[in-house]
Amino acid sequence: MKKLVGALAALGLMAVALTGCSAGGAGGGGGDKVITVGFAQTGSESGWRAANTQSMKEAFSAKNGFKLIFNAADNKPENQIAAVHSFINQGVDAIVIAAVVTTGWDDVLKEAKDAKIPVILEDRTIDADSSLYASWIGDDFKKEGETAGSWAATTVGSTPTNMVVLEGTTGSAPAIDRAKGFSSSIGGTSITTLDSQTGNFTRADGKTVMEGFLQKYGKKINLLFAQNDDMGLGALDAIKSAGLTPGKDIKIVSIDGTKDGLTALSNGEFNYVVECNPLLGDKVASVVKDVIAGKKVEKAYTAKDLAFDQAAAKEALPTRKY
Ligand code: GZL
Repeated sequence: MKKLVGALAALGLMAVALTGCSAGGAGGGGGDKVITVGFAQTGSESGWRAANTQSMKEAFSAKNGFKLIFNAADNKPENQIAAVHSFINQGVDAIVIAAVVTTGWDDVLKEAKDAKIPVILEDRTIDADSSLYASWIGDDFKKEGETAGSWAATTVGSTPTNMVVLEGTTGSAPAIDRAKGFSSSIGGTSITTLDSQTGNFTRADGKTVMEGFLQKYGKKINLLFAQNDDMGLGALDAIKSAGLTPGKDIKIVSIDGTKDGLTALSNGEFNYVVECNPLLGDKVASVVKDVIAGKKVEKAYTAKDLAFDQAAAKEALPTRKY
């Protein structure tokens, strides 16, 4: 907001500055000034996303020195671009983006740069000139795919195995990179991909697409690679409705490591889960403060991810934060 700041100093009265933001957004954030941050979140498509949003809102709180302007784009790239335009027009001090898709960012990020508003990426990466953003904080999606694929190769790769894949949001960095990682790990094994379709990272679409796979391939399916827990959890309903036993008739490997995903793993409905840590808020907030203060920051900060079999899931669940 471009409210003119007024400072009232009178007898015994404190100088009161109603902090707004300078037109360029460059003025905020020094010392104890409130830092106004526009956060363009993807939407609310999954349990992972809910945990990520909560982590970001807790980190970008007033007590931590922030004013957060939050926008959830309902997973529509055009909504996200519009939100970033709005943040620029409001003259925020910094913009944080969890990009729905990797493409289409150059123009609006050039506008932010011209307005001297720093951009920090959290969670998903984008295909844009790296000079257009100060830093990225997130998880290594390709490595997550490689870890999931290595489990599949080790567990079922030596016998003929028919696999179906529930892909994440088309054009999103996790969908692209998890697929790359997974396929690099199963090369040379007896795993054949029967079909691969997007379930948009949601339970509902994961169920619908799995129903289609089961109608088409039925008992031929031996393995499901779900690119996130929520799609895998949706697929469970479809598998059971088809009279099959998930975790046995169809083995399931998934990525995220949410409580619900680890619960499915602990009760044998999933077989392996690779973590993708959503609790990024504190690191993102710290990087934003450093950028605003003119400190040097790294171009990338990668969160540590674990992987779980059934025993590890049972051990982790009682204290699982998300
Ligand atoms: C991964 C994140 C993905 C999760 C999904 O970092 O972008 O989006 O895997 C979420 O659950 O919807």
